[in-house]
Amino acid sequence: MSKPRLYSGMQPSADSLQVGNYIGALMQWRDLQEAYDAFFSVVDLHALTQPNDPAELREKTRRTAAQYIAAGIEPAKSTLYVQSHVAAHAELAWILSTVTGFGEAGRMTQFKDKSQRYGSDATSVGLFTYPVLMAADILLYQTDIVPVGDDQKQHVELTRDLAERFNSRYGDTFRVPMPVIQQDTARIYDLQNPTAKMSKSAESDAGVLWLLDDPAVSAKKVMRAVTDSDGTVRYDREAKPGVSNLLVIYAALTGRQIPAIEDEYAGRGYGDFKKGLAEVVVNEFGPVRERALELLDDPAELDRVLAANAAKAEDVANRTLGAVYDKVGLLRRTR
Ligand code: AQP
Repeated sequence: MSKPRLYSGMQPSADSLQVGNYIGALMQWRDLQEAYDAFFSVVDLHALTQPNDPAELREKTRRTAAQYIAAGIEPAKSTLYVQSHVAAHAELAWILSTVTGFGEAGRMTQFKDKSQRYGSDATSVGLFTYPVLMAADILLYQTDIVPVGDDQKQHVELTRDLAERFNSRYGDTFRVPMPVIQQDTARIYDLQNPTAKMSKSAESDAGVLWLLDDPAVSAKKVMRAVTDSDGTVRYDREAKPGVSNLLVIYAALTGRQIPAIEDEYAGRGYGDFKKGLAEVVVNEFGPVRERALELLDDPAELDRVLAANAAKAEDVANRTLGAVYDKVGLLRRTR
């Protein structure tokens, strides 16, 4: 029996991924790729909704793909490709936009937040239709599950609505996907501002642990992480957001339970605890960084792997797109 299908992706919006991307997404992807027929994409078309330097975007796209592989996504097992290499994403997004309500798209909270932040003149139509492109990404592959953070739940709900609407209007075409929402404990916060999500696009670099940071820099960032004056290593998200965040990172990277870590550091103060965590971080990311840099040293080989995977993705995507074109009544070109 064939494995159920999984789809997920990340934007190439920085030179390096951050520890939140690693814990919140990559670690789970790595585990899930065993039981699922997984498609992992570097969603460069989505990244165009923010201003980009073209040469830098190309470089960030390669770097993101290299970090997927270095973190354990196996291109021989999973389909790891660049979104823009498969034209069907943009083509299906157009068709889906014709069954999406204007008001429906306008209710997406991520769009509302971002458009408020940037103002309507600086907000592109691409940002408005971002969730429709995301729906196309998912539906092209007849996806069963979409592992996403809490913040993306509304977009997967929209994807489900669009799939159901299309199916009822034109006949059964798309599998209706299920979101798999990561628990709140998988959310990582900024080390300097532990109530804000750690993010690739954070204003300051000081609170972001980058996968490709030099190990000495990562260790320093952990040692300087904001804590509190209470002095006990204890998980309490409300009262001790800084220490709780460090505990979550520690537990996620070691596979240990938070109470066991609290016990180990009982009565030892934050200095020891941070030293322990710095070691964990360096041990985990050192090899990932080395492998990613090695892959980036041979861009031709990396491009070859991405091209072969794009061909695999294209086979599946074009089958769905062909069915969609037929269903909506587009005339087939004769060969
Ligand atoms: N802080 C985080 N904690 C847990 N998970 C996180 N993810 C991101 N930050 C954290 C997960 O990583 C994936 C990345 O998705 P994305 O690149 O499409 O964008 P994002 O979620 O907006 O991530 P960033 O790092 O904050 O990027 P920018 O700054 O470009 O917006 C998702 O699975 C997300 O849940």
